[in-house]
Amino acid sequence: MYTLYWEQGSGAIGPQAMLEELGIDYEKVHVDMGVAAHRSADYRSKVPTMRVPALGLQEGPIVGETAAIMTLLGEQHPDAGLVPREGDADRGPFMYWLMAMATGGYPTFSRACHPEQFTTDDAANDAVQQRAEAHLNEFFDILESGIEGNPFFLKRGLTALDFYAAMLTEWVADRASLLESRPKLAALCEAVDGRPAYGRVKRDHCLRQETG
Ligand SMILES: N[C@@H](CCC(=O)N[C@@H](CS)C(=O)NCC(=O)O)C(=O)O
Repeated sequence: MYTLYWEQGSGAIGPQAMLEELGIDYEKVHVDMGVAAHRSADYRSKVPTMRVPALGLQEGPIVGETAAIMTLLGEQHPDAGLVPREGDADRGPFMYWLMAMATGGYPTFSRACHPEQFTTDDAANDAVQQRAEAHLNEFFDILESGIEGNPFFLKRGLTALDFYAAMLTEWVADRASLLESRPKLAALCEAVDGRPAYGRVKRDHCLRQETG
């Protein structure tokens, strides 16, 4: 049994999509970020970086960082093919794009949603947010240009990259406009949205059910 440290609408969407897709038994522990439970001594003792999500592995350690969790889950269930194995020609592109999403996409949303955490000058909040939104726009263009398969990111078919990319689009207020000008990403999201496993995650996180 795995334990997913979870908050609605958070980066738990990606790891949870993997758990559901792989048919893995897991329990959810709600980390109520509304009352800063992620900064409590108890959570900090488990997850020193104080971020959500985290995953308690079967009889093993607790691991944070969305990309690390998704990679580990894929590696622990290699036959599903959601993470290319070592030696697979797709491994390099997979790692490249996963890290690009984790370092270029995810934290840019943090800047857009919480600009006050990135400046000591309250008057600069709007400017920080606007710059983050411009970076997100550029980031999604880069993602669009990186999609090699159809409808999935890699030609081989569904991988963890697809769940990560779909999760990032969920955080855009106007998802329909985002996807309108990015046909490959739109096809990817439609394919991911159509998977029963991802549908269950969307319902759990109260996300829009339609792709647009
Ligand atoms: N690098 C982390 C970032 C995770 C992250 O920032 N999660 C947010 C929730 S979506 C969080 O825990 N924020 C807490 C904070 O900023 O103090 C990852 O990829 O998992």
